[in-house]
Amino acid sequence: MAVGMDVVLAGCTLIFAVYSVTAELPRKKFEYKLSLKGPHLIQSDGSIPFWTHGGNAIASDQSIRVTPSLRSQKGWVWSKNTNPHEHWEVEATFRISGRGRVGADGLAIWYTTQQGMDGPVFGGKDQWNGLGVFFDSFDNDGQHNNPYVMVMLNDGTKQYDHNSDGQHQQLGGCLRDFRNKPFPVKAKIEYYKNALTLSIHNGMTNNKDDYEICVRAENVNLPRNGYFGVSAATGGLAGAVDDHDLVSFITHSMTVPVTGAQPEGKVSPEDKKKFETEFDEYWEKLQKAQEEYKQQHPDKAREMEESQAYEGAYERELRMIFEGQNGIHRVMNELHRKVDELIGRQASIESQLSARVGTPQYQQQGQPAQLPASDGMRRHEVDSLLNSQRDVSNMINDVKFLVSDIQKRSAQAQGPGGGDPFASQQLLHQIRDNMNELKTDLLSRPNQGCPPVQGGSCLTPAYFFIFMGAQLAMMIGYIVYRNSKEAAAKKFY
Ligand code: MAN
Ligand code: CA
Ligand code: CA
Repeated sequence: MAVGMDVVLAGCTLIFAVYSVTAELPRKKFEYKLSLKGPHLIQSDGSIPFWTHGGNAIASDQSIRVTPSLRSQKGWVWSKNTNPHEHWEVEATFRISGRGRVGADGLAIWYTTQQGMDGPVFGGKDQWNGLGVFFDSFDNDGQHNNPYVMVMLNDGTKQYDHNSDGQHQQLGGCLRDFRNKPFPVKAKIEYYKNALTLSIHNGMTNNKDDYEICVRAENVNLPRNGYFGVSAATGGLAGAVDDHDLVSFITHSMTVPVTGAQPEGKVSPEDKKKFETEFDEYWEKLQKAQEEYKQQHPDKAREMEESQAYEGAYERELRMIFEGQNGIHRVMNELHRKVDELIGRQASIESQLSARVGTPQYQQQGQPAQLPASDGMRRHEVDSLLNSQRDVSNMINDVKFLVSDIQKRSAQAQGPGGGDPFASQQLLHQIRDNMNELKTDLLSRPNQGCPPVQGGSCLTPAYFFIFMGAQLAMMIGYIVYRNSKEAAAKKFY
């Protein structure tokens, strides 16, 4: 429950934060019926969904060649639907390219009450009602001020002055070179709260945000329910013809945020209070709904509570297996340590004996080493003792090997797919048999006895068998322990 609360609070904080940042920004919605974009720009019959194109325009899967680079071409593409939105933004992406030092004539983006197909204004109709944005490549008035981008508004009465490049008819414009650019050129037109903003991406980079404002005008009144369109034209000059390719036309509608703008993106105290109250109300409702649900579904509620209070069968099973295996691991380590200790002691006894045999007091120069008769121990007896100790040492090593084997197999059984209880059981029986064999072998050995040695430091077989007995007891203890653990774990497989 506490986690749920945290999540809700974090969510609300995030909503507050996002809200405070976006308080001033309009909300944008993509309008697919007023947009076009490749790939698959056209359908199998060559038409563009939601758009109509004509004149010399050629539509392909990736783009629309509004005019090819030939003389006196005109082409256009118009939205079939009108735009019902009061606030909107369009982004047209295009390439204007040609082999001439200058190109002609240019491309227009339209937002008008009629689809202005086939006309003298960059392929569009004159005396339009609405907005025209012109990318005028050719300097018809010889003012050395082209290529030029301009905005011209029309209420259906004005005629575009082609010969003067509409110089005195423009709402605003900017000198920009938009021909033969490494990347497509983009024009963004935003119409929001009667402010018109034209921004241009000059196609010199591939960064989508590299826009520069070209025109901004307030108090612009555009008609509602206009069509969007793009047209282009070439002129009579053979050496100044361009391909005009439209790559995409993306429309977003915009919605004015509900609350008024706040300075520096802060939430006003009134709004804060309002949101807090809303949150409290929501929280109360949530609690109430939870209570109601619990009352209506007592079984589910109990289940929920139980699942929170107790560990589930699966968790319990996992925990038990984990604990059991940890226990086995500890016992194995202890066994290993004890065997090592035994081997160590054995080695030390061996070395003590060897040292005693090789002591100068028992050896005369140039003669084979001989023990004095008074020691009561002959050379062959010492050799036999050493051999017997070596046997013991070998046996201890065998035991050690066995323990390692058990450990290895135990680890295998812990691994993925190694949990076959029947196989484990068999393995344990096998190990037990091996141990028994070893035990019998040890016990059946003739008691060689220890020749009486002065100082009494000899490891007698009795001593050794006590060690081995202890060792075996530990092993058997372990196997019994392991069996019982296996039996317990078996329940869960
Ligand atoms: C000719 C005419 C003009 C056109 C230029 C450039 O001069 O067709 O209308 O602008 O060529 O194409
Ligand atoms: Ca011109
Ligand atoms: Ca000009």
